[in-house]
Amino acid sequence: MNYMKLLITGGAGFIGSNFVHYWVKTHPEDEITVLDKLTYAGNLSTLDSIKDKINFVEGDIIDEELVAKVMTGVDCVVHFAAESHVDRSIHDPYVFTRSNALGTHVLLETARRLKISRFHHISTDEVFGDIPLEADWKFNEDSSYKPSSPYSASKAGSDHMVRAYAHTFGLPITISNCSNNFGPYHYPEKFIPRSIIRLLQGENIRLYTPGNQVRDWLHVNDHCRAIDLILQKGKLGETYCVGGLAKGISNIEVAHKLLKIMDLPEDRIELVTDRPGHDVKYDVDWTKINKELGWEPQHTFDEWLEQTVEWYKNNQSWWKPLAEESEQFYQTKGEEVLK
Ligand code: NAD
Ligand code: TDX
Repeated sequence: MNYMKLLITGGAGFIGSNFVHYWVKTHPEDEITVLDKLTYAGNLSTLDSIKDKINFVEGDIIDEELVAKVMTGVDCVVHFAAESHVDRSIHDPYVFTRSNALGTHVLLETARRLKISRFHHISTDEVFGDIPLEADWKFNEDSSYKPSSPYSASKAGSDHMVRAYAHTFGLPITISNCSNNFGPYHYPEKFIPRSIIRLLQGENIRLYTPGNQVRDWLHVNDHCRAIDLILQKGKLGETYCVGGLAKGISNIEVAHKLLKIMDLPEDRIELVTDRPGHDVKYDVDWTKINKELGWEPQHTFDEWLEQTVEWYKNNQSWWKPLAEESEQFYQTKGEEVLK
C-alpha cells in the first residue's frame, strides 16, 4: 500500500507504542491516529517524543460514536487495544470480555459500515491453549482453539468475530497470533520487566512454581516488522503466526540469564504460589510468514535480553510509578512465597 491513514488502537500500551514509534520512523508520510483509553497499562509519556507526528485520541474502543468519528477517512485499522494480563484476568475477568471481545466487535462493525480497506487484528498464541512440556509440536495457523484463561478466551472470542466479519460481510481482514513479546516499554507487571525491576530495586525475582514453564520470546521490533509485512504483502482473510528465535527456554532459565546479565547471585529467586490454570508451554511455528512474506526474527534472545536490561536501567523515570501500581496488584492478589 502507498500513502495510508492508519488508526492504531492501544497505541499507548507496550506493543502498540513500539509499533507507533516504528511506523513514524519507517513510513513518515503516513497519517496516524492513536485511540487509547489510557487504562493502567496505557502511558502517554511513551509517545512523548513523537507527539507532534501523531493524533492522539483518548477513548474507549467500546464507544461506538467515538469509534465512528475517529475511523472516518481511515484506510487501515491496526488493532492492539486489549486487556492483556493473564493474572488480572483471573481476578477481574469481566473487563476482559468487555474490552477484548465486545470492544473488537464495535471496531469491526464500524469498519464494515465505513468500508475500511484493511482491518488487522493483533492476537495471541494463547488462544491455542498450551503444549505439554515433553511434546515437540508447535502452534501454527491450523491449530485448534483451546483457550484456558479468561484473557485467552476473550482474545479467542475476538478472533472468531474478526473471521465472522470477513466470512459474512467480506470485511478485508488479516490476523496475527504472536508469542510473548519483550523489549522497551513493557509494563512492569509482566515477567521479564517485573523481574528486572525487582532486581534493580534490591528485591528477588518472583518465580511461579515450579518455574519450568516455557515461553517463545519474540522481540517487539521483530513483531512490528512482521505486522508491517502483513499490512504490505499479506493476503486478505489470512492468519499469520509470529514467534521468536529462543526456543524451549523455561522461566527459571530466563531468571538465571537475568541474574548473570546483572551480575547477581543465584539465590535472588523466590518461588511463589502458581497461577491457577497456568499454561505450561507455548511454541510458535512461523514457517508460513517466513515462506509467504519473507519474515524472520532478527533479534537473538540473549543479546536483546541484555539490551532490555540496559533499557530498564536507563529509563527508571518511565517505570517507577508503574512498578508501584503493578506491585500493589500482586500484593492485593495475595502472592505467597513458598519456603
Ligand atoms: P498492554 O496491556 O501493554 O497495552 C494495551 C493498551 O490498550 C493500553 O494502552 C490500554 O490503555 C489500551 N486499552 C485497553 N483497553 C482499552 C479499551 N477498551 N479501549 C481503548 N484502549 C484500551 O498490551 P500489549 O502487551 O501491548 O498487547 C497489545 C496486543 O497484543 C493485545 O491485543 C494483546 O492481546 C496482544 N498480544 C500481546 C502479547 C505480549 O506478549 N504482550 C503477545 C501476544 C499478543
Ligand atoms: O512474576 C512473575 N513470575 C513468573 O514466574 C510473572 C509476572 C510471571 N511469571 C511466569 C508466568 C508465565 O509462565 O512467567 C511467564 C510469563 O508470564 P507473563 O509475562 O505474565 O506472560 P504470559 O502469561 O505468558 O502472557 C503474555 O504472553 C502472551 C502476555 O501477557 C499476553 O498478553 C500475551 O498474549
